[in-house]
Amino acid sequence: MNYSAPYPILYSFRRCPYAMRARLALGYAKTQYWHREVVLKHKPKELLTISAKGTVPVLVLPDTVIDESLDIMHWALHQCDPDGWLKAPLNQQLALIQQNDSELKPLLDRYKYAIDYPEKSDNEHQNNAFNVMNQLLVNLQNSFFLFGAIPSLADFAIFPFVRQLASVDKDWFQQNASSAIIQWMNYFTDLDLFKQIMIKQPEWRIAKKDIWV
Ligand SMILES: N[C@@H](CCC(=O)N[C@@H](CS)C(=O)NCC(=O)O)C(=O)O
Repeated sequence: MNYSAPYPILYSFRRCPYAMRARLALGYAKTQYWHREVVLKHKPKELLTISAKGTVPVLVLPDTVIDESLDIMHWALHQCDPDGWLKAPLNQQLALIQQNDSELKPLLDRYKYAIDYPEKSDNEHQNNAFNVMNQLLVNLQNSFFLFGAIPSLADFAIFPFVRQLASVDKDWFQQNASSAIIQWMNYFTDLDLFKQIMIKQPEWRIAKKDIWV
């Protein structure tokens, strides 16, 4: 699909798991865009003007603005889905993603920033997040990916959050996570696609130089 410059534009933050899932889908669909790297503490006014809620990722198209990561993934996959991320039953995939976003993500924040949640011990935060992650990924006991032998939208949407959980205490995670989960995570971190979307970009607000990726 061809767009005349300057669209599409993606406001993104490298380490944000929501932004990662959006960049993964765009990269997979070979949809190029102008990248604008945001620092959350200093959001550019251009971002807040087009999406007042002030979260990333935000994809700006000639006729619309998409400011939910999952919607950006859907948009990308409707351009192009060569390996069939949408093949597995979509309602089941979306239910799992919803569980990730509503249940795992808040526990992950508590685990990552345990100092801000002193009502529970560090170990409790760790166990709470870990237990929900294990429930979420229970399908990996039966297949390499969440919905069978090929990766799906759900795998790519959830993996950035599991990676974040794993990186809070890498040694502990390696010792405690199942080998199926570790292999699953390694599959994604080893992908060229993932390496590509994790390339560091300069903060856009400073020079306002768009980067075509
Ligand atoms: N539901 C949104 C959530 C996006 C989100 O919360 N992103 C975080 C960064 S990981 C954010 O922008 N937070 C705003 C802030 O920290 O000011 C989506 O899926 O796109």
